[in-house]
Amino acid sequence: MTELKRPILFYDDRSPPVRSCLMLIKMLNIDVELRFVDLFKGAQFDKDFLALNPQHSVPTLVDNDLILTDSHVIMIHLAEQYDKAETLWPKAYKQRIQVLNRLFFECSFLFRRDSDLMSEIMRKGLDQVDVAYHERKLKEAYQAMEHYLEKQSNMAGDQLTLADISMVTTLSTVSELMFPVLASQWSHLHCWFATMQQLDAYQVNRLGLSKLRHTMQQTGHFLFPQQED
Ligand SMILES: N[C@@H](CCC(=O)N[C@@H](CS)C(=O)NCC(=O)O)C(=O)O
Repeated sequence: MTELKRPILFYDDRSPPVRSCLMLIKMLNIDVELRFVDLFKGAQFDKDFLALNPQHSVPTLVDNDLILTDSHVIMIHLAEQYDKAETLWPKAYKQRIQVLNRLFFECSFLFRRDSDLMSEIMRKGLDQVDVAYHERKLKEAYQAMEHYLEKQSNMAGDQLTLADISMVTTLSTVSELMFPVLASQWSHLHCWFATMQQLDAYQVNRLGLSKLRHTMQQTGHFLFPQQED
């Protein structure tokens, strides 16, 4: 019988989806080997990495013969094996499909809009970006999240799930760098965000986000409107 190796996560913690995986790994105390892929030096285009993931993106997880190339799928895979309490990725169908619905929202709506803004800033420089356009798009995403939280304390119900861990890294990126989640406008979202920041694992997100801020500001020679305390 071949011995199973521990999973390898290719990462750059300046990336929000990577930070979600790292938060989950910390919360479930999973033994994972971490291999850094420096996105700002183009390491994702190295031949060996492209052979693993032709989408040239992180996070990428190699778990023995499995290669997974999307944070949402990686989180589901890890939770399937290590979420013994079965709360983060609930077994009950209705709860599980709600979590999946929110993971798709994160992937196709929230992260897409965050990524459109950040890539444009990197490409053109902040002063050349139509900030009002992106603000409208991202605040629409805040509004959707506010709506989800009107009748429940977390994104996919009352308990904390993968949906919350997935969304908080992207939301924090937008909120801490560009458009703060104001209590006066999005009271439920503001409250949920504050609660998420109390998690021990949130420290992982704080660290990666701070690195992103510094790298982008240094590379692009600008300052984000929102600065760290
Ligand atoms: N849907 C993917 C998005 C992954 C993604 O776009 N990662 C970015 C960093 S935030 C990346 O690796 N970009 C490098 C590139 O596309 O070359 C996920 O959730 O994992």
